[in-house]
Amino acid sequence: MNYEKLMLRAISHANQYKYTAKPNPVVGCIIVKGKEIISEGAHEKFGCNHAEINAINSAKLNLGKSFNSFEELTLICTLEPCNHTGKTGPCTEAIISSGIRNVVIGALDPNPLVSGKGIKKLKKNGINVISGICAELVEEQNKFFFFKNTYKRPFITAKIASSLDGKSHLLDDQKTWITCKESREDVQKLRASVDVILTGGNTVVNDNPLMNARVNFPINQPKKILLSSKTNFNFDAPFFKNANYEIITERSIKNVVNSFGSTDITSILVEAGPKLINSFLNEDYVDKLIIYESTSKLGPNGVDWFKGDNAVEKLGFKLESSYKIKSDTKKIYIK
Ligand code: AOF
Ligand code: ZN
Repeated sequence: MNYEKLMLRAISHANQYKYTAKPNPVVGCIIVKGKEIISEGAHEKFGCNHAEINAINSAKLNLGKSFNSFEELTLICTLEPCNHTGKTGPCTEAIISSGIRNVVIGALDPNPLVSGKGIKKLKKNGINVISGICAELVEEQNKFFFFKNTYKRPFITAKIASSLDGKSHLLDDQKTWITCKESREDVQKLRASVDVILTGGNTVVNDNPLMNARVNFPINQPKKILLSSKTNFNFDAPFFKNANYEIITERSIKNVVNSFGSTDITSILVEAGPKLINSFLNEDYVDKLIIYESTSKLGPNGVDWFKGDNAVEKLGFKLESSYKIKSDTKKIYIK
């Protein structure tokens, strides 16, 4: 049996939940009897049922109608079933007790709590397991999750808004709008896609931002992290309006970044002023740099984002893509 088509279907189904499942991976599951699809499930929301559980529960509703025993069925899932108790119980146990005899897996789960152990448990219980079907696609759709488990730190994106002459804001420190409304809306989606938005004290004081993701679809809101050695902020400011923030006073960026290794955070968006952005860049903790560039200049009263010409290229970044958002240009650099 060729399972690729079904795996692709499970991958697409899983992808619908990329804003609500995070920081967990998106996972899809399909249960079939021969070529007939009996049920489908996905990991829809962080902290809620895993994909396999949803698919098994919905197959149970068809028991005695479209099939008579789970032994007749094959379970196809995009990620190796978990074998641990996290916020939910082990999927392996649910598969084993359902009576399913055949399991087809996309990618191995890189989470050290799971990796390989899920498959081992299934096999030990006499279940036939095939794995590695469309594995690269599963890894690609869960890029942050795989990155985090490989490098033991979150994937870090830095985002800046720049004038055509490479400036961040005007010297007098007032909030300066550089990019157009459409670019700022694009940033909201970028925020929605990450687990953490990290900023600095100057940005919170000068720009007075909310720093949440304002989008018109359901998401698991990113956590806000304020990196600042000072702690006496005006706590009536919008940034502090909900409890979803943390102030970190640690000065070493390396220590801050590595401290996420033991959390479930897989991605960080750094939105800050030139000082903090350059610290992250110079310490080599930026994996992707996004520049929203406007067509207007700020002139000699503007503060430069970077020192010298071709600073971004000199740091080893390559332009991955560049396209217009109304009057602005969005440039994406990767290493
Ligand atoms: C699966 N099926 O649908 C997903 C899995 O805290 P928990 O209980 O939600 O467990 C989260 C971990 O489980 C996550 O880090 C990843 O290793 C795995 N995700 N596993 O069998 C699923 N979403
Ligand atoms: Zn699971």
